[in-house]
Amino acid sequence: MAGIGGSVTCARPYSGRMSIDESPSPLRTVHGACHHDCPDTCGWTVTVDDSGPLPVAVKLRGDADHPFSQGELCPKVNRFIDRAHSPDRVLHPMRRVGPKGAGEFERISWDDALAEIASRLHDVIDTHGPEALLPYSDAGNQSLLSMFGSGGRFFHHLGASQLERALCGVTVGAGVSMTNGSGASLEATEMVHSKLIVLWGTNTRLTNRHLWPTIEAARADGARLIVIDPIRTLTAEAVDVDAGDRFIQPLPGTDIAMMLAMMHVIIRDGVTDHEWIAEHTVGFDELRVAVADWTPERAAEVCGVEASVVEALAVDVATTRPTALRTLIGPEHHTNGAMFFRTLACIPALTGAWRDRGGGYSRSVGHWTESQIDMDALARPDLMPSPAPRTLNMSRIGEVLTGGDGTAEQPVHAMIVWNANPLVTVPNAELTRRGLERDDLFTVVHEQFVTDTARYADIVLPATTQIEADDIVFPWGHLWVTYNEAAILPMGESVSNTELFRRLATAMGLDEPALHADDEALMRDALPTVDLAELRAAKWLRAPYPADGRPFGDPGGDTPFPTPSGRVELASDALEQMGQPRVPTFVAPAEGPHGDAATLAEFPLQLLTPKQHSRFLNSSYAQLPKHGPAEGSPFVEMCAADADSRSLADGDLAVVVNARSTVEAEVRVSERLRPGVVAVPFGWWMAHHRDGHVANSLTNDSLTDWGGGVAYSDTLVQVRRA
Ligand SMILES: Nc1nc2c(c(=O)[nH]1)N[C@H]1C(S)=C(S)[C@@H](COP(=O)(O)OP(=O)(O)OC[C@H]3O[C@@H](n4cnc5c(=O)[nH]c(N)nc54)[C@H](O)[C@@H]3O)O[C@H]1N2
Ligand SMILES: Nc1nc2c(c(=O)[nH]1)N[C@H]1C(S)=C(S)[C@@H](COP(=O)(O)OP(=O)(O)OC[C@H]3O[C@@H](n4cnc5c(=O)[nH]c(N)nc54)[C@H](O)[C@@H]3O)O[C@H]1N2
Ligand code: SF4
Ligand SMILES: [Mo]
Repeated sequence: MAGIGGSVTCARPYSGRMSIDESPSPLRTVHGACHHDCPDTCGWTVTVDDSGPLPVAVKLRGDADHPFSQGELCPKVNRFIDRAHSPDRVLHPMRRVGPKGAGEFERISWDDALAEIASRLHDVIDTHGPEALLPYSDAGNQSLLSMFGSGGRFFHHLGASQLERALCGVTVGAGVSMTNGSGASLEATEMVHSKLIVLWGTNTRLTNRHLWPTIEAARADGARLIVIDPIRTLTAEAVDVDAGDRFIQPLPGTDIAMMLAMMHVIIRDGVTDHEWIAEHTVGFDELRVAVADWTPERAAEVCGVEASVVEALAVDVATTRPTALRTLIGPEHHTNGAMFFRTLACIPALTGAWRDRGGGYSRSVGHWTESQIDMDALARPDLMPSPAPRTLNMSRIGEVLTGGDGTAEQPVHAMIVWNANPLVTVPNAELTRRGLERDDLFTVVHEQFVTDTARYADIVLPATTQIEADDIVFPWGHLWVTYNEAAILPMGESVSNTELFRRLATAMGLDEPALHADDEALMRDALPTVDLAELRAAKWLRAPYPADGRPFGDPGGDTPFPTPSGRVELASDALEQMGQPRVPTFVAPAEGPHGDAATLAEFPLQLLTPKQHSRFLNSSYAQLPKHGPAEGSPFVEMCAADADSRSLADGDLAVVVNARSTVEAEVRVSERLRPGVVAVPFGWWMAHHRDGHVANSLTNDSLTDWGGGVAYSDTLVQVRRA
């Protein structure tokens, strides 16, 4: 790739804050936190060598004092210094000189880059109106300023289209809220008190590894483990059948049927907590009627598991105290994704599990950690014109850029991308690619590397890494809000996400003061009740969470559930008003084994594209020499029966195909998958795939039932010899 690389130098004198030891040693330690979109938000320490003309980060290690991560990082971030110092870092602005996608760029100055961007954006706004401008960003860096504090003010002030960020987690929250009134849930380390832990569609040992010691501690204290996943994952491998643990392997997208049958059994057998139901729920009678037909046999048929397994699961969950049902994100990626979580959240209400410390339902703790953030003061939606500009869903960026989703009349003509790599991470990637190829689309990408998305940019701008800017990380996997101190100066000419938008505002001649607030002012606006100096000195603070460990305490009286009825809503008027079923209901995904018969006949296999590699974090590491090659190369995984029936053997070259695209990959025959389900790991880039198509070239961009998420995992394919 032309124009990438260059020497690692600092463009301007250091002006940030550092905690400097008084010792004469040229080495000092700086405290920080991992910025990745990962539940663990590990604390780290960076050793900085000040003996040269510029500070150099020489070591990055887990912070042994960090209450959650306790000194360990992970195979992704252990080599973070290599990532920051990679010769492939984008270190200065670049302008595209070849065709879109070719990755040919020339170096330009910041002044030239800003002048060109300002002029193109002014043109777009003058010719097509401000809604022709679309900001696109996700959680590449999920710190406060980098994710929530950058871009908002700038685009609101301009009146640009708004972006719905719903690829991850939003659907879970939307689902649970319809039952419990909010996304509040059991904090995961509270599971140390549990006697039954059900990991339902979450691959804890891979995706949430620092929670595993909690689970092991509970097991050492007698807890049993049940893992429910269509893939026999690393986490499923931890199941010890002799100790009473179980692994349940349903067909993807069918779990709601299993939950309905569980509730059927729980109600049939009278193992409900009558008192709790009477005091804290509404709609029990409606729910009872709704699950009356959902016998374990019927669910078994839908899910492809034994009826006795469903029956036993129901009994275990209802009769073990405390029981914790634990999820993260995986199951939201189906068209019935929100209903999955709405339904799951009903189960602890039937069994009275919320009574117990270590009982109930556990997910993201953003509800607790982010309660301290004043998002409006940070992003300033009040700067938007009235009526508010349209909102476009990031999950549908391919449609949005090619005239779908209401954009035919009013197309997007300019897009600024930061903190995201949509070409690799959004479903239906070939449609996204067609959008990015448009000649009449002006694209700016602010990045650390020339990602697949950046290859389609007109201008690429250099972004700092987490060791180059101060920020605060609000975790979603634990309660420790952790301060990240800059360890070194921004490398090359890179700038942080907030500095990017200050520069763009200046270049566009926007003098609204809010657009020029410095990072400290932004932090103060966002966190009116937090003493920033104290947080920086303490390194972390624990977000407020109920002292007795139970997320809802003793609901009723002073602390009703925050639903319209003040109770857990087993039946919901609000859902009915949204055009959704009032009570938990199984709706089979259209692209799935119980959906459209014609599609199924042509493409009979369900495709999952999970996070699979311990050295990858979404799309962020496949390109690095100590990461990608160590994970091998992309493959399509299938069971022996499905391979045999296609005359495929381990190592054969196959093509995975559906109406959206093809992906060529080597066959890996494995015992992790059941017949009818295949998997291609997510995270590899175009260049790693033989035909340049990524896993998401195949995936479904249909939206979830509600919540705005997307159904990656409702994807049918056929696999053939290539
Ligand atoms: N098929 C399939 N697709 C999926 C998923 C799946 O399981 N299967 N998972 C989905 C999920 S859960 C998620 S969260 C999304 C993630 O989707 P993304 O957020 O788009 O992916 P990431 O690789 O986490 O980060 C994107 C980019 O952010 C850049 N970046 C990091 N820090 C900074 C910074 O400070 N500034 C700037 N400007 N850039 C920075 C990185 O270099 C990286 O290229 O992917 C989704 N896509
Ligand atoms: N190593 C590594 N760690 C990561 C990431 C990474 O890329 N690599 N990404 C981070 C991010 S952004 C996130 S959001 C978290 C996500 O953390 P998790 O939610 O734990 O991970 P996922 O792989 O998205 O999904 C978990 C499981 O859901 C299963 N699943 C899919 N469909 C269904 C279904 O219908 N029913 C059931 N029961 N299970 C289903 C998949 O097979 C998968 O094993 O992980 C984070 N941690
Ligand atoms: S990616 Fe996750 S596990 Fe790895 S260091 Fe960052 S927060 Fe910790
Ligand atoms: Mo995610």
